[in-house]
Amino acid sequence: MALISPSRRLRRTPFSDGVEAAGVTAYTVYNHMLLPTMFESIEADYHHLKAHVQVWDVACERQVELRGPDAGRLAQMLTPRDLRGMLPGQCYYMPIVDETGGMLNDPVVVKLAEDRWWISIADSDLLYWVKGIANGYRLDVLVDEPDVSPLAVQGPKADELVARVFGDAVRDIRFFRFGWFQFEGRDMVIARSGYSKQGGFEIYVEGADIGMPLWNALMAAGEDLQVRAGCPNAIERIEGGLLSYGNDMTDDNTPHECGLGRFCDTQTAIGCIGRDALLRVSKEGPVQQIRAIEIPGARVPACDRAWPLVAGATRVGQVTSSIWSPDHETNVAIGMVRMTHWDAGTRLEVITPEGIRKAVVRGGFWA
Ligand code: THG
Repeated sequence: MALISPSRRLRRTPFSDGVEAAGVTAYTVYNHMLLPTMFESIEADYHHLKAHVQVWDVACERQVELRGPDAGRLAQMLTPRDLRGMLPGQCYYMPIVDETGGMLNDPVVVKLAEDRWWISIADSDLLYWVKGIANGYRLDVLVDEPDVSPLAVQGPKADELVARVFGDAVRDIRFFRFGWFQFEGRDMVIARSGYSKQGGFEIYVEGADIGMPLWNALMAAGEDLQVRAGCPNAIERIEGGLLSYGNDMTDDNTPHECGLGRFCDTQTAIGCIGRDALLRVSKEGPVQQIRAIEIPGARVPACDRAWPLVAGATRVGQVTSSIWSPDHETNVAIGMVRMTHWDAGTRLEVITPEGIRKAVVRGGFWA
């Protein structure tokens, strides 16, 4: 593919200088912002992530901040997940749906206080939907995008690295919980979360000016841990079944089709704008659902459009993400498959741009 031209619309991040100095070799665009996708090579980055520790510029996971007395009420209007039991200090993975029950985003939501929430969004312009609801319902809440940029530290040595910079107390942070920690006198939220199955943290960096000092401190503290600049890794995330909004699902899909039913409490999520629609469709259950797909044999190209899944002459779904896995020595993929063909072991064919290949529906992901 040709290069993408830089411009002001394609936003840099507080860590872009560090990413460039570290030798980034490919970017994608996410929330109108640069997101690194490769340093040495996808496969070298993958092996390193699974063995050591990486610092990821995920500033493109922008925050939609809700601030004010109606913040909690607004949050519940956005999602079929029941938020009544959520306490400050917790993070929730949370489907966001429109009035038809279609997915608008799949963020991590950070509850800072009863009247202050961060919605850490995937790649869609969620801010406009949230502002529209806040204003249309005349809610007493401010909605905006603050100067907050997540920096992820992922990999088996993440605890050691983050403890060296922020102190041993970070080791006590539980999965999808956060605490407040200081760096050079600045308060930062540190959560145990991140877009990999290798473990680690996300540091919510408030103020672009402190981005590079923190980046440099992590890199200096981790020299003997072989710390490197990294990024969400295509192989690792497909093996782990981490979904990518806009790739694996869109606003045409319900959370149940996305396999996110465990994050929905549609009966009790009173106030959710998509609740009635989801109650209607969930009576029958989804007629298609996301599945792990194996494409055995030679390496397939990266999936940059939906590849039809067929059984004979019948289209029964599509593959939306795929890549060669060095550890599993096969092509790992994510697809949306019709009910008639979604059982584990079902043999299908997938139409790739390089020809027709065998595909097998799996019972689960690889991680
Ligand atoms: N972290 C933060 N913001 C984000 C992402 C993130 N915004 C964009 C994108 N990633 C949103 N999508 C996801 C997808 C999966 C997960 C988090 C965000 C995730 N899933 C766990 C899993 O599937 O194993 C389940 C989490 C749970 O059990 O609650 O972590 O990564 N800040």
